[in-house]
Amino acid sequence: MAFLTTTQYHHLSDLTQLKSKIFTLAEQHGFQQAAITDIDTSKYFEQFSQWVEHGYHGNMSYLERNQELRKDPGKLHPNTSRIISLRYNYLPEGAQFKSVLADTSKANISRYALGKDYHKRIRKKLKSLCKQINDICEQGDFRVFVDSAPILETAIAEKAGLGWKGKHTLLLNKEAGSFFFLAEVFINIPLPIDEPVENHCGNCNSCIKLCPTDAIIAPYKLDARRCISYLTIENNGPIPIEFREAIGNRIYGCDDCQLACPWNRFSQTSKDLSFSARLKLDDISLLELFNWSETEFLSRLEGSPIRRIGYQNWLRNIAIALGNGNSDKQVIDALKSKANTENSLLAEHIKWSINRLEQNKNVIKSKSVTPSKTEKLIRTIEKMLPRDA
Ligand code: B12
Ligand code: SF4
Ligand code: SF4
Repeated sequence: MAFLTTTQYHHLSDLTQLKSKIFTLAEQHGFQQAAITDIDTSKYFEQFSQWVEHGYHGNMSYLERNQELRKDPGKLHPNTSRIISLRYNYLPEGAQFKSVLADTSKANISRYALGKDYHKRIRKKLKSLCKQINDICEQGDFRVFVDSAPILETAIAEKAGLGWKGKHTLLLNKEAGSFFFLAEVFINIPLPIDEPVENHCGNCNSCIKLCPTDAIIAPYKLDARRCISYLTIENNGPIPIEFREAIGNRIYGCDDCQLACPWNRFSQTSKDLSFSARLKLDDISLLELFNWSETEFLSRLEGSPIRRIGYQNWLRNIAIALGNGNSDKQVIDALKSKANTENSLLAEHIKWSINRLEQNKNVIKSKSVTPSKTEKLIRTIEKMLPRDA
């Protein structure tokens, strides 16, 4: 393709050709799909601001800030006229969803977080992509984002046509399910825009029914304060008692609404090995993780997204999960060994778990007991995702 300057984009055919070249470059950088939209997200903003006004965002105060940028993303970078919305698959091969859901002694870590932190990994790819776009069009002006700015990423992707917003609020794609990250390139070139796709949720309510904490309070509406992803990752305070049992063995994030979704039958595994499980985090016992020292936590999880919750919240989450498991002596001893921690928040969670296990001693013998929603989810996975079971 000839070298183009922005002032030369008189013909739609030039822009169409450039768009197609950009998509090819995106694919070469490991993105599975790209689509273009304009910078008007005002239609979605109203719902977003009402959501925040209701307080559904809990203590994620960053969602209260920079509202004018969410409404008008063009303000984030001058001269932006288009957004390239991109999809990047993260599901590792052999995700073993079933075994971690069924075995209460194992740690259930959200599958996006088993390997390297996606922010850095994808940002690097976006930067390199922009450099190559710049090589074919002079005066290109770019800014890249991946879960890093006050923008409505799912709304942008939906508008661009990368998929539709499912009732669980994530973006869904007919050919690829939902196990992917979203990223954006803001660009000053008026590339031809793509059209949104139809919503294919239909009468299905599977994600709403199988969410362990009833966090999807209505179709397309999530109360983050009830969501296990929020409770285990974003929340720095105590985990409310009412959700502790339902959390089960989920110690970092939650994949259940996605696992319940029939469209994830078509989910694609990632070819990017940086998202493969390190340290056997896809098949590791809660007890082993609980016994890590702070130094081990920090060094072993270097470069992992998990590290950012900090050691105390890591132990808080595992303590709850241990309390939901079997009353093994080893487990109770491990909990007791950390019960005198100076961190009163952690101490309270450990105490909750010890009390629960002591009370259950005579009730639960050796069998793993999983809550009924999880059992239903396991049956759904066996039917729908045998490949990843
Ligand atoms: C805050 C946040 C969270 C919060 C709140 C989640 C939420 N659903 O709002 C918590 C911590 C709970 C969370 C959890 C997860 N997150 Co998160 N999260 C974000 C973040 C930073 C902002 C989302 C936001 O603004 N939420 C507020 C809601 C109100 O806004 P909204 O979802 O965009 O939708 C509003 C409008 O767009 C509009 N709308 C748009 N389309 C439609 C269609 C209809 C029909 C209707 C009625 C309305 C509507 O209405 C909505 C208001 O109700 C984004 C990144 C970003 N900057 O966008 C990632 C992001 C949404 N998260 C992501 C992921 C992967 C997750 C988890 C799967 C991680 C995990 N495994 O634990 C879970 C999934 C939980 C779930 N069911 O949503 C990915 C989703 C990728 C995808 N396929 O869609 C994102 C896009 C990050 C990324 N760059 O990849 N997350
Ligand atoms: S991530 Fe888990 S807790 Fe949150 S909405 Fe989905 S199923 Fe519910
Ligand atoms: S589980 Fe059903 S309702 Fe929920 S997002 Fe998937 S298709 Fe839509």
